[in-house]
Amino acid sequence: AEMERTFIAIKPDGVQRGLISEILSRFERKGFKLVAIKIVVPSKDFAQKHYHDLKERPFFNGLCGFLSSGPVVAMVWEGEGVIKYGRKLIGATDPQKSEPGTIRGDLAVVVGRNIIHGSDGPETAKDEIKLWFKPEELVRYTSNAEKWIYG
Ligand code: YYY
Ligand code: MG
Repeated sequence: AEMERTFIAIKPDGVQRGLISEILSRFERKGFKLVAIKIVVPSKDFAQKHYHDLKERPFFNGLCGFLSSGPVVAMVWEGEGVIKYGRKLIGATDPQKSEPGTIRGDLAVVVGRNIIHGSDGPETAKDEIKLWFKPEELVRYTSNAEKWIYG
């Protein structure tokens, strides 16, 4: 069976603040496997596609403007329970409500600059991976650590 996958993105604030390696290392050290990564400046139209579920919200325009304001590191991570646990590593949407130890809890202060995105469920993970990556950009490989992570 194919391992679960999620879409994770470091937003322009995380990139500009030099937090790429910090964020990568939290997923990597946990034992999740990186299967796709690229740095891109999304267009506003693309940002609107990514956040289409939120188009009725008052912050939608500002949010899409922000996401398209600079480079974003787009990634796909793979592992058992990675969608739900990825959200746990990220923390609550509002960093003021994120626990210490989470990415947003440790590294962000306000909701509009919460540095990272993660898919919120299996359907959105599938859709977001498809939106951001071509199938051939997802790399299949055996990680040497897998037998030590999963037993
Ligand atoms: O999935 P997550 O990023 O935790 O939150 P969403 O409810 O999907 O909102 C997406 C994005 O929108 C959030 O990361 C920050 C921004 N946002 C905001 O600026 N103000 C809000 N009240 C709620 C969300
Ligand atoms: Mg969301």
